[in-house]
Amino acid sequence: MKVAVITGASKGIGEAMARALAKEGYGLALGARSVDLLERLGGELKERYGVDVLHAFLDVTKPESVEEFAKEVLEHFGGVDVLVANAGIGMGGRLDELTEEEMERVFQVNTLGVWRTVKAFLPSIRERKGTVAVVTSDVSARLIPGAGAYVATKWAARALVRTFQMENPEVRFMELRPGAVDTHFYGKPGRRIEEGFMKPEDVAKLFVYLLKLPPHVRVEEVMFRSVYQKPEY
Ligand code: NJP
Repeated sequence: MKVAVITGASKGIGEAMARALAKEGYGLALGARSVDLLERLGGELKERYGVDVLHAFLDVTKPESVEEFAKEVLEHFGGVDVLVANAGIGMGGRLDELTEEEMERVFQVNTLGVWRTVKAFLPSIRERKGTVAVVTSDVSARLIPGAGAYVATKWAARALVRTFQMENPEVRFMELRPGAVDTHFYGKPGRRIEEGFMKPEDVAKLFVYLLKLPPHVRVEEVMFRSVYQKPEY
C-alpha cells in the first residue's frame, strides 16, 4: 500500500485530493487544524474504500506541530510515498496597507509552512524515491496588484520547490499551479463554472493522472485554469 500525506485536508482541494487518493487505494495521513472535519472525512473514506486513514491536528505555522505530525505519521505508516503540501491561506490588500501581522501570517502558512512540511517528510520520501507535490498557484509566476503578499508567498514557494528539487534529484517535485478553484478560499463554495472557477475535484483528478505517469517521468509544474478564467500571465 502506498501512503500519501495531505496538508490542509479538511476542506477544498486537500479534501478532494484525499477522496481521490483513497479511491486509488492509498493509505492516507490527513493534517489540518479542523480535527472534527478530518475525523468525519477519514471515517467516511475508511468505510467507503477500506483504506487506512490517520488524521491528526496540524498547524503548519508551528514547527513543533509539523514535527509531531510527521513523527506520528511515520510511526504509524513506517514511511511515505507522496506528500501534498497544500495548506494555504489568501491575503488581499495593497502592499503599503498590509500590517506586519498580516504579512507574517501569510508567509508563515504559504511559504514557511511548505518549507517545514517538506523538510519533515523529506528523509522518508527520499528513501522511497517518492513524490512531493506543492500546491502553489497560477500566480506563482505572475503579479496581481492588491494581492502582492499572497503572490509573493507563492513565488517564494515556487523557489523552494525548485531548490528542493535541485538538492534532491532522487525525489520528484511537482508544483501544482491551479487558477481559481471553488473552495472556502473565496468564502463559501458553490460558484458556477461559468464564473471562472474549477472544482476541487478537477485538481484532484489531474493529480491522480500525474501520479500514474511512468516513474521516469518528472512533471515539474502544471498550470491549469478554467476556460472561463481570463488568460493572464
Ligand atoms: O482553500 P480552503 P483551497 N495549518 O480554504 C488548511 C491554493 N490555491 O483548498 O486548518 C494547517 O478550502 C485549511 O484547514 P484548517 C491555496 O493557496 C487555491 O482552495 O482546518 N492547515 C484547509 O484545509 C492553498 O495553498 C486557489 O482551516 C491549514 C486548507 O488549508 C491550496 O490551494 C487558487 C493552515 C485550505 O482550504 C488549498 O486551498 C490558487 C495551517 N496553519 C491556489 N491554514 C483557489 N481556491 O482558487 C489553513 O491559485 N490550512
